[in-house]
Amino acid sequence: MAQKRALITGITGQDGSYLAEFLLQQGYDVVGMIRRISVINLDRIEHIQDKVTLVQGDLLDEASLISILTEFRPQEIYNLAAMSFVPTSWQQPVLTGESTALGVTRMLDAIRLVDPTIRFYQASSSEMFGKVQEVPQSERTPFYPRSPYGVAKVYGHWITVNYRESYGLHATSGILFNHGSPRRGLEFVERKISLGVAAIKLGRQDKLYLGNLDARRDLGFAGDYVRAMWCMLQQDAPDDYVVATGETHSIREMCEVAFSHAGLDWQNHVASDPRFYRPAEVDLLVGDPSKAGAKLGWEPMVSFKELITMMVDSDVQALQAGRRFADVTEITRLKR
Ligand code: NDP
Ligand code: GDR
Repeated sequence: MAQKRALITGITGQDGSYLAEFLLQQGYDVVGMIRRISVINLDRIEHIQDKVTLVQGDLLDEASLISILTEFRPQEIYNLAAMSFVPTSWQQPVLTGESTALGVTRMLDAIRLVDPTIRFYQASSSEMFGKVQEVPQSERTPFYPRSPYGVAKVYGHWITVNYRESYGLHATSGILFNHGSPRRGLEFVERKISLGVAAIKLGRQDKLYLGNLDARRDLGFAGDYVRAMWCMLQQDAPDDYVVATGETHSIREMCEVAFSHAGLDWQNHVASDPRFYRPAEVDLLVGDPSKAGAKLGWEPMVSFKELITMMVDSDVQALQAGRRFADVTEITRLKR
């Protein structure tokens, strides 16, 4: 059988790096779209850079998408690129809409124009459920987004459904709940905690400033979740799938697990900073992944505790090895 080619947008991100590894293992020819920035950051894909083809493009620029599709002719596209940090979406709501919402339309339109047989995966999000209308959340749960990011993802989701229904595209939306890994961006809460714990353990800092500890999330391992993305595009028909663990844990529990793994008491080190509270919060997320289980045969392999301890161990090792990380505390606070 001829080698399949996949295009990944957002290949430099957490999920993009795991998905690229996974697709290479499946024998794919992997093309990754990266945007032009002043210092190209390939940290997460350095180890596979010689095995993938990187091409410059931007979800804000439809012509760049059309030329990439025309030149590379992928059979599958995984649209992972987005402005993905929820607090920034209040500070940059228009940019968030441009990439996270309209970027999806630009890619779908490029597919329609260049090759409507391309299979398309859209990275939808549990943030679409926001102020949840039922517990647990499934593919049938109505959306009620609580941030400009969530609103943009709802648009991205429905335009995917709309292009599927209007033009018969094989366009699928994966509604993924939170997933982290040792490659998670430094500003997301589980990484902020794991890196904070590592720094405290090694005596480099004493306090970790967080926001709402009562929020609850359904958190899995990114390496498990990219498998689900691929399974979705191997189905005969496009559809929507919730991908989650079915468990929910508070941020306080994340702290307890992470600090106790390092032999520390979280209550001695975690301090509250109101500037990490959001103008509108998503209090509780817990997904019902039974459709993904039944139709895709997907289930998560890494538990909540395994994920958190894996992240703490990785950050302790990285700091001990002399790796330096940017301090993102100030720039991720919401100004009031
Ligand atoms: P990351 O923030 O780690 O990665 C985002 C990627 O998008 C980066 O490669 C970034 O490039 C790229 N990007 C941003 N804007 C543009 C643009 N205008 N044009 C081209 N590329 C762009 O996110 P994750 O890997 O965690 O998430 C992947 C996707 O899944 C995102 O769409 C996210 O919203 C969604 N999602 C994530 C979940 C999670 O828990 N991780 C859960 C549900 C959905 P650069 O390196 O240049 O910044
Ligand atoms: P989220 O992830 O908004 O769910 O979006 P994040 O880790 O930013 O927040 C999770 C919860 O933790 C609470 N919290 C804090 N969050 C951050 N970032 N920093 C803190 O100091 C802090 N203290 C408490 C938040 O209030 C929130 O309730 C992630 C992203 O990956 C999205 O792209 C993705 O779509 C969703 O997950 C599913």
